Amino acid sequence: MALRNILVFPDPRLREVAEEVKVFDEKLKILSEDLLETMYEFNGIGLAATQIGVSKRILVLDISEEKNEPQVFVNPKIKILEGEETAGYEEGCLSVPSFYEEVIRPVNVEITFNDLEGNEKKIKPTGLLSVVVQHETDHLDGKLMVDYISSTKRGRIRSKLLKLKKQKK
Ligand code: GNR
Ligand code: NI
Repeated sequence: MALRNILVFPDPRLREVAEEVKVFDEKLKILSEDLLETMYEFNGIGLAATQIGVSKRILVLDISEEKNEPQVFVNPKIKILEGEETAGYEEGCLSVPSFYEEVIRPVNVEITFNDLEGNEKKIKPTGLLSVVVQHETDHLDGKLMVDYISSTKRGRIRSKLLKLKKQKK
């Protein structure tokens, strides 16, 4: 397993739309392990391949208290179940470090995805699981949490993170 670097907003690679996974091989398993290792290292509860610069439709998450329930979703597709409520949730993102913003998303969704063997799965998550899968699937579509807030606020976050990046060099 290997730790990977996490891209930070406004890195243009975070805007790429990731490609569907068609081959379920050992390489994909290694990628999922790298994602999990990187997610745990940086104390995240989810991570999308886009965030480590790999443009493939795979995400990992672990919302358990003990951090011992890793889950892998390949080619996730979200269907919003109609007539259901939306709720605001304070979200953080490893690609937008140290900023937290409330994002409103549908609570009740149906997720179809493949497991690492390529089997088709379907779940109806609610609560935090629903929020995190939607946040990660957004990454695979080149979308970020900051796209849900005002452009003024987004611009401010952008310049702060660019300034931090310059200081590190
Ligand atoms: O670690 C994370 N916490 C989090 C909190 C609320 C909603 C979404 C998340 S995902 C985030 C890790 C991350 O950036 N994944 O893309
Ligand atoms: Ni994120």
